[in-house]
Amino acid sequence: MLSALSNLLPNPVLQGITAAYFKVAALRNIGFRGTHSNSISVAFSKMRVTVLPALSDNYMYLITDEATNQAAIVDPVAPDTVLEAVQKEGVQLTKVLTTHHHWDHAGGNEELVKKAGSSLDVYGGDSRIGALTKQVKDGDTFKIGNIDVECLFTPCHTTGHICYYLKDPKGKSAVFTGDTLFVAGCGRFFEGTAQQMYTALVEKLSKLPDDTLVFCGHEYTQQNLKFAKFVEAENRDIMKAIADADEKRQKGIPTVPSTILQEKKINPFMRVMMGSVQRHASCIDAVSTMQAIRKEKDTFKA
Ligand code: GBP
Ligand code: ZN
Repeated sequence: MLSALSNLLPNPVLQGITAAYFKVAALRNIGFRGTHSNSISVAFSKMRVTVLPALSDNYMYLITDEATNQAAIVDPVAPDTVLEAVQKEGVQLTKVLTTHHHWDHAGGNEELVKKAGSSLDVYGGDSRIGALTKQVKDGDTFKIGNIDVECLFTPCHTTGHICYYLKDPKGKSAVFTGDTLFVAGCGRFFEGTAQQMYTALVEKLSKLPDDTLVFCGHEYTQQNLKFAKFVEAENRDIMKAIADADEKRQKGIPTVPSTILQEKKINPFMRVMMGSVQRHASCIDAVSTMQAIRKEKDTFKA
């Protein structure tokens, strides 16, 4: 069963680390009534992440510390789906982690707080987030049971965007990147600059451990990879990632999680310091390259 399921992992990097600590615990059907993907549950070390599809291409994530059964939900835009998963898993939901104020991420906070039945701490980095009780800034920390959470301030897509970096007691890590880092792409620069996205992607997220699992806010992988291939036609990791993503999406399987190492290999926005990406953009520095390829992707037809 496990070896069959490990074939569903998004890429060879993840398949490679399967033996070490990572296993797909179960395929579940939460929220799978006309939504874009199946729900999958990823258990690694002491942390379990259930991927909950919402709207047309958003993801919510139910994170559980398996030692204490304490749980948190990332971007609960569809509260009923969240509560169904909480009940099915029998976990104690105490925290909401909001990546940014856009309605397709934060728009369910108020309803979830009303319906939850117990009190919830609502974290976020922007006063425009509904039901916010804990406004956080860069470097702030808190816990989900025994899991350590660090807030990484990554303004650009919005001025108050936060990524959440989690580490369990065994040192295994995951990062929830909202609309800053996508698999093979990044968010539009609605409220920020290329310099800010460079800081977020290259100076902050790229410095996390290579095996950190990446859980992003939308299923945009296939369209992002088409752009990645257009930027770097010679990049074999991108070709392999396209084949892997196509196979998964055909089966309705999410392309998350990725890893930081995989993103450094395939994501053009993480690779703006590379000669190949700079040549494509006709630029000679990383920040101008970031600016140029984001502008190009804004109107790219996949
Ligand atoms: C597609 O589906 O084709 N590429 C997408 C286009 C995040 S959602 C949709 C799109 O623009 N998505 C946004 C994005 O950053 N995409 C990255 C990319 O295109 O490379 N959103 O819902 C978006 O943030 C939103 C909500 C935006 C409220 C503004 C407000 Br106000
Ligand atoms: Zn957004």
